[in-house]
Amino acid sequence: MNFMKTRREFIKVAAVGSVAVISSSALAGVQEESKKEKIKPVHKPIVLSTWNHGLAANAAAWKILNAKGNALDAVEQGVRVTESDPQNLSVGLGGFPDRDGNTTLDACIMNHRNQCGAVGFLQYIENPISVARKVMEDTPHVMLVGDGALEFALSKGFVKSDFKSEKAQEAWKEWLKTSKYEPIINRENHDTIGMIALDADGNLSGACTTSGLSYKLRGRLGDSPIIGAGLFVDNEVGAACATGLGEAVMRIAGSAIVVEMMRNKMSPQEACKAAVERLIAKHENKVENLQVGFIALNKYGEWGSYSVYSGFNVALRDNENEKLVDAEFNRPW
Ligand code: SD4
Repeated sequence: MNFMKTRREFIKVAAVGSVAVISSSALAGVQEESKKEKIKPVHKPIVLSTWNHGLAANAAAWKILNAKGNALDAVEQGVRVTESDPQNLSVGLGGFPDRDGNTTLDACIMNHRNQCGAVGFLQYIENPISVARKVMEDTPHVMLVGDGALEFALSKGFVKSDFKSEKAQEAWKEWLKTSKYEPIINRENHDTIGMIALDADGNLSGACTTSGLSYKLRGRLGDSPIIGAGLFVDNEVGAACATGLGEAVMRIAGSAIVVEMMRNKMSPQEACKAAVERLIAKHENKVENLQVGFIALNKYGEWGSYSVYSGFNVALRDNENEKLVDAEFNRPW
């Protein structure tokens, strides 16, 4: 019925002149364009993640993707590897603490149906990403923080852990001697894991988890648990995540704009580059020591990565590759 009405209206407009002639040829163009898009081959499954710890995380994700499992399970299981690594100084309970000596964790997860969950300022829990997933699946909310997030985790059966990394605590004690807060993200090896994946069914999901900036003010949240900043997924378009100085990423809604740029037909590589360029411009080109990197994956399994400074790398796993790739960058360190 609707179609009939629309068509009749279209014919009526067509009778009144040249505007309609343009409309009909424009319509044909759009149809042609969308036909072309539909036949584009899809490269799947594929998983991408940030930094070299991404290789081990990808291996866990790949087991699921390769067995035709879903992208949500893959990204959750993938980043849990990094969270549970006691040697990792930037993700999970082994991470560098805040300026008071407490390690506080941020994480978020998002699936192909725009469902998402996040936790921030969470202490004592080994796998914040799984708590974030529970927030998504078992509550009407998107984000829980602090003691509330901890109470929720314990109510869901997560176990309280008092693990502290000796290395991180020693580094903090050393830092206390001067208490100088100078975040130089790449150099202090403070690296979030963000992971995005496209599964055999062609669905996208993403996860992001971190202990945040070392020696941060108590209560500080970065971009990593913020949907649209540290991570964003739109199954019609693609997925993106960020690493680096979270304040800068939040100021431009980083991952969301990478996805929007892909919606506007940029490739993942072009979108990551454009987001970094916007970030630099919005900081009036004052980006000394401000490292940020983005990774992105579109619906076709095409991917890209780009950072402000050199030194960022991305771990890739698909049917042909298992490797670490240096991201393109705006400037050398
Ligand atoms: C944050 N974006 O808390 C995180 C830190 C990070 O590489 O990604 N480091 O701001």
